Amino acid sequence: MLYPVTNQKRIAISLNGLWNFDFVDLDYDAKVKLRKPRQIGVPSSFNELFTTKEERDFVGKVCYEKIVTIPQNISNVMWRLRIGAAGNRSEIYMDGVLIGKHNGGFLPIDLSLPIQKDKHEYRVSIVLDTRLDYQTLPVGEMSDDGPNPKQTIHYDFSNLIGLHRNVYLYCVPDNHIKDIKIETKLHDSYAKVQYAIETNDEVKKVELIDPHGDVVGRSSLMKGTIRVENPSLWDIGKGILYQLKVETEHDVYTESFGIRKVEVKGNKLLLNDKAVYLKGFGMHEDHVTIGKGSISALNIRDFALLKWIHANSFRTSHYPYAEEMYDLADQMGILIINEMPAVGLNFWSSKQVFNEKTVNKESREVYKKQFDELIERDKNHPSVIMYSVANEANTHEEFALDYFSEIFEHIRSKTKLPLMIVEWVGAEENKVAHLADVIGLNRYIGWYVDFADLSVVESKLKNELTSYHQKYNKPIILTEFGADTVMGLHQLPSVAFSEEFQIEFIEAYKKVIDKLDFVIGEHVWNFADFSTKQGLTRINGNKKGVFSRDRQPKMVAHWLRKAWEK
Ligand code: GCB
Repeated sequence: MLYPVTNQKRIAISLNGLWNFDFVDLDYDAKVKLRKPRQIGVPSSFNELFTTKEERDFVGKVCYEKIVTIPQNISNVMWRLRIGAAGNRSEIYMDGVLIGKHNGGFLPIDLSLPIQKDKHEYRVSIVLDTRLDYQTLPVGEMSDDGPNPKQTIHYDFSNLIGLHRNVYLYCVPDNHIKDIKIETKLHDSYAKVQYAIETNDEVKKVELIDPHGDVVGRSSLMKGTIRVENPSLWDIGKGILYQLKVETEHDVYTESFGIRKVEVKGNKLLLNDKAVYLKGFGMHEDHVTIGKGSISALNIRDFALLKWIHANSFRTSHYPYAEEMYDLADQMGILIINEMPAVGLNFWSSKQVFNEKTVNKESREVYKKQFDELIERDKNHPSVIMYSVANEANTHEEFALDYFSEIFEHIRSKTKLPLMIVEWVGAEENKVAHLADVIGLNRYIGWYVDFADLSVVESKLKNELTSYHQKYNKPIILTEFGADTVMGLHQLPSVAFSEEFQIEFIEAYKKVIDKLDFVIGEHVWNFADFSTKQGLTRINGNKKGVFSRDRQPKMVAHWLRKAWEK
């Protein structure tokens, strides 16, 4: 899947901006246009824009509608619609005719448009279904025992819905390049760049361009290997990118990539044969007013803060992020653990998650399809160094192994990158962790257990990490640890929720992990405060951010900046 671009053979027209919008019935089919629409901004989540609780908390379907004009006098092209993400399930109509359906809110939809001769204006309707169930990712539960559908989610971020990412109308030549897959292999003084072009056109020229813009390799085959002598490697803080420029008879496309090697060996994560230690965060796509909307200026701010604090990595907790985040990470040399939207696989009760009636075979097929879409989208990003298969699933359940064995097998058939699973259950009862290359642990000692008591962190945390390591003998990343902190709340001696306590909390954890050499990374929870469903422990959202929701530092940010500078 190639990102829409404008070049000498292709045109990409942004459809971001104002759209018509309304809340619609569950059987809405877009045959007639919205009667009294209001306007909405794309990209954004609708939940954060309006003023009533009914609008914010709406469960059901919403419709985005826009009149789209196809430019005239461009011949022998195919027009397509590219929606960066549309959750949770979506239906796409053109003049009321269904042209596509999608399950999943965090990966792109790319459709060819049935354009008629001499007709230039079309009404595009994108109907989004906010509901989550056992056959979606994230997993949620629906109950219909009242007049209105009721949604239960068992995970900790708001179910924000909208056209969150860029929407493009774009065209490609009828005979065009469909995809380019690039893999690099590192040898002593050279690298092999293997590429495969998917096209219904004839390949004329393939050029490998180095970071200075010089052509350092050539071919004219659909599939091949180009050797690069003394390559400049993509690395932490070094977003060194090469390009593969492909020309076919009718089309041209340039894809960026980096030359780097990722491997897990013993208890180490190796990047270009050197051990790396991950410093950074679990993040969220979450901003004031635009919700899960992805906007360049705000993404740039996040990367500026990552750099300022000396982070070298982040996990896309708990779903794949907008493509631009990966482009920026490629350019800045930031490592990404790319997480599947497999969250909510835990009802925090005795009710079984992995079961014929709940998360079942059909759910597993949904997972596999979404992984295929993820890898198709992200395969050429050097910043992606690992995939995270799930967050805090009930891996102690009887049928969890069955579910995850097939998932791991499927993922391994599509990528050679290391795989991680993020765990909350203890080492002993875990039935799945042996399938992963790296184990992620989320721990909240001194918060959800032993609240406000940091004296127990040292022994308990050491114990938990060591027991996982002894049982599985795999490297471990502390993927979550943190304390809710109200910005501006200071107290001496510290109390929970104060900025002083947040520093003491992180410091106590760091003291333990700094001494354990099988711990290969620390990701503080969370990069920034974020929106969640309402709850007794949530004062307007999750406040474990090192930065506030509007991206200003709490005291701990300055502390971490010093600690991570080393
Ligand atoms: C977790 C979850 C994360 C939550 C966090 C918390 O274990 O993985 O999604 O936000 O705890 O703050 O409770």
